[in-house]
Amino acid sequence: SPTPPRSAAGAAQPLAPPAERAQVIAGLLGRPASISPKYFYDERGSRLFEAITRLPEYYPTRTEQAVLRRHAQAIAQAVGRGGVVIEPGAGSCDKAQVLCRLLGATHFVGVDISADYLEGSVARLRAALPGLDARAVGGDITTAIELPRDVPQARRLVFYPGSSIGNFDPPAALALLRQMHALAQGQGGGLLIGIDLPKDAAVLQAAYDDAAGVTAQFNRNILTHVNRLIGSDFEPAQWRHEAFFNTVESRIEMHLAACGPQQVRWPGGTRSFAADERIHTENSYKYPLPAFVDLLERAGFTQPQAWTDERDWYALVHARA
Ligand code: AVI
Repeated sequence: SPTPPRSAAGAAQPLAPPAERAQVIAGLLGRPASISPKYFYDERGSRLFEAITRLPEYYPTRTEQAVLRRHAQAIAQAVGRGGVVIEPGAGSCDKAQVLCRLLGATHFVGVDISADYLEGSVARLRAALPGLDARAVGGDITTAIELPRDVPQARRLVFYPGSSIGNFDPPAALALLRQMHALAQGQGGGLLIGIDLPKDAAVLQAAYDDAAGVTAQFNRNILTHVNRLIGSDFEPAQWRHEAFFNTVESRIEMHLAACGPQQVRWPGGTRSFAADERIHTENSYKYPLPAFVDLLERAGFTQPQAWTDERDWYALVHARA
């Protein structure tokens, strides 16, 4: 999942399990080579992503917050007050705190690949909202999410902010939305999801290639993480960050381009890269609202309602399961 997972702070990481190593290596041997964006989020990558969300060029985070502030009462009315909020890829739970307070939610279930990191976030959430029954569930959101048995059968709202759905290609996004639909079904449940909308290519380009070079560091850090996962010898400084808007696919693409010919080795294998050859590290789809509504309806959701900022750059969309 591209939703920011976290590794245990500072823990020395052994090589990844064989199946995962094999997947990473298959991506490197591909033509073009690729690395899954889920590998951005080791401890340093998660910190760099937090820094990205505060960059002047990276508008999605603050625009989403503005949409939620601007339309808080209308959103609360559409979603319904009280109930259970489930957040896949909950991470820091910062956004969950705002939403649970707004809705007066009775229960919260955060799901994240890094259970340890999530436990800490959920503990802070409990301290901030003492009336909320908040739980942490460790797990990969792209496989079936199992809720604790004693979470009530009340109305369930799946909350998926941050436009993370854009990091999945459309078939994978549809599969994930279908899972969210299954989680929310019954008792008037639904989904509240953040969508980054298409906009001027220069605005998009700057958001993914900032002047301070934080996104470049974030992109190159994936190589350091891969070195730990498979024991490879990538030299991150020898790779150039590239980000551009692919208008045909309506997505930002991030790549790493070899600054010169490179030979990368790992136990049992090697891959040569020509100068300027790329490794594809991320797509970030920018869905026009009607296309996203279509995806929601194909996943089984109904009655979509969207709220946007004053520039129509970003939407929070609610739909019923
Ligand atoms: C996590 N995700 C929604 C971010 C995005 O905008 O696609 C990841 C990111 N990549 C580069 N900058 C931010």
